[in-house]
Amino acid sequence: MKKVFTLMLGITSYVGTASATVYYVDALGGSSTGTGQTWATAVKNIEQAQVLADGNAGTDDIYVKGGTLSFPGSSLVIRATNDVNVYGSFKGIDGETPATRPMMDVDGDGIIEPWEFEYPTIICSTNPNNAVSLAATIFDGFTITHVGTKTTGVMTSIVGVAGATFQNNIIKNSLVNITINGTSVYDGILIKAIGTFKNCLIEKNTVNAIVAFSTGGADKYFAPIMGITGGSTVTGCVFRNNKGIIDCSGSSAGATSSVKGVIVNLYGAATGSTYFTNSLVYNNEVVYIPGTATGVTTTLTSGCIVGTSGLGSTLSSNYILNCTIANNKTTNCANGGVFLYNNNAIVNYFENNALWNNQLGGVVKNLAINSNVTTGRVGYNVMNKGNNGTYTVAATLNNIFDLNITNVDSVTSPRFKMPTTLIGCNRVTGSADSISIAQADWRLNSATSYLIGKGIVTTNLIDKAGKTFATSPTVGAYEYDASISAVIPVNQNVSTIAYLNNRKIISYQTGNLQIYNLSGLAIWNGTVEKDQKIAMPSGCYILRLNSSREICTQKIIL
Ligand SMILES: [Ca+2]
Ligand SMILES: [Ca+2]
Repeated sequence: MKKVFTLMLGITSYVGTASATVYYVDALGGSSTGTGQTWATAVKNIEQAQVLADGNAGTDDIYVKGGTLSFPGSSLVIRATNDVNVYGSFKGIDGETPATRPMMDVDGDGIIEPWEFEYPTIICSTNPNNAVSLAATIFDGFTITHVGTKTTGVMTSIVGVAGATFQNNIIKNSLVNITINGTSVYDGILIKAIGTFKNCLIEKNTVNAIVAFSTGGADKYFAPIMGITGGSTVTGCVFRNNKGIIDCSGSSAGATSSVKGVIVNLYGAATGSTYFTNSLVYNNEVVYIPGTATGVTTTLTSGCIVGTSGLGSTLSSNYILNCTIANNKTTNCANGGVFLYNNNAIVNYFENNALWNNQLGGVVKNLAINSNVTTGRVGYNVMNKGNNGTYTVAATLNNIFDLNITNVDSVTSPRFKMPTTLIGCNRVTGSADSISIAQADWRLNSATSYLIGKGIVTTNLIDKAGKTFATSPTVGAYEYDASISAVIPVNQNVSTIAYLNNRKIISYQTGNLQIYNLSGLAIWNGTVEKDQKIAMPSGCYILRLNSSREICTQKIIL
């Protein structure tokens, strides 16, 4: 049994104002006429609680018990008419506070992440428009799924608000279809990150953007999964197993060259600097489907997983700091992992990031920098080969390109604790890859990780786990922490590597396998997937498997 650690994820204040009244919501047991001031007198929905809070001067809190709140053909709107903080995922016991909501390791990765509540409050919307519109000061502890289709106009599933914090939430299993027409401009279809988005999980969402320009020349900005607007911050978030599809097969004309980061894009603007920090982006996928009409490109010319661009004409900065971006995949795009761009006076700072095995059409492409990026700094990033683009940034320095693509047995190995092997998405529930994505652990497993100490001091001083970065910071989302690396010890001679079936060796685990004969001579060496069959002559062999979890050996007679 793995030992479970709770991470300190930043400092979160749960202290309300002195005059705050708490209003309680219980979707199952609440009443439509309750006063809402205890669990016993709870109201049924958040809208009722807002009406009550509106009648009470000052900021109030709304606590919502675990359960499902359905919005068939409608959306949850937190209004700005009176200030409220809205917290979900309570067990519903007297005296419970946001800080004492029960937590558990839902995905079994050995970490209790700040969105892993034992009694989740689930919001399901099938609105053909927004699912959640926020004007709350704090919106915390919800699991949101949006299934919606819109054929004209702008749609964003989740819209933040300046000055507010959206934290400890999960956005998953959404399926959003939207038709992009020549008059629509978008900067975030699933999520428009305005304000602060902190410690959230965004997984298994699909956005299908159907480009249907009726006139030529339309060239629209949109980020299918998340657009981060100027002056906003996204930190401590995990993006995994999301899929962004841009379908130009039915487009009569037009291009999509303004589309940059399909999973995450930073749109700087006059409202201040934009930050994307301490986040994990892995096993996401971008698919561009080209069309045959005039002006429709055969590739998404700026398409990538994470990108930058600008919507404002005033000088501002985009910061991407200490992110781990790994095993993502693009198809029919010009780029793979990250593409940096500068339009409308954007200054790009791309520092201390670990880029690992991001692929375009099966070829590693981690980073591309457009030639118009001449200011800021692109430096102190570590990646395996696959960089492309023109390096004209004035302060491009100290990037390292020889990070090993395997995770073990190399000086230049990242030594991630439990990385995935799949590139791109896997949506088959219960499949080995799907479980692997959910349980991946991108912390560092060893003091010899090649990522340690390769960074530069930036404004980002705390890692995703709440640990202070070292004087020479580790690259990626996590500073190295010796106490955490010992959670899963190297396991010698315990686990079963393989079993026999029909005179073949069947691998039981995924990892790097070496097969030796009894003379100690290595006669087979390679990466194996679970259930892979290996045919060998009859004999006696020693198997040695090196996986992300352990190193183990096994004797086998065939
Ligand atoms: Ca109030
Ligand atoms: Ca977990």
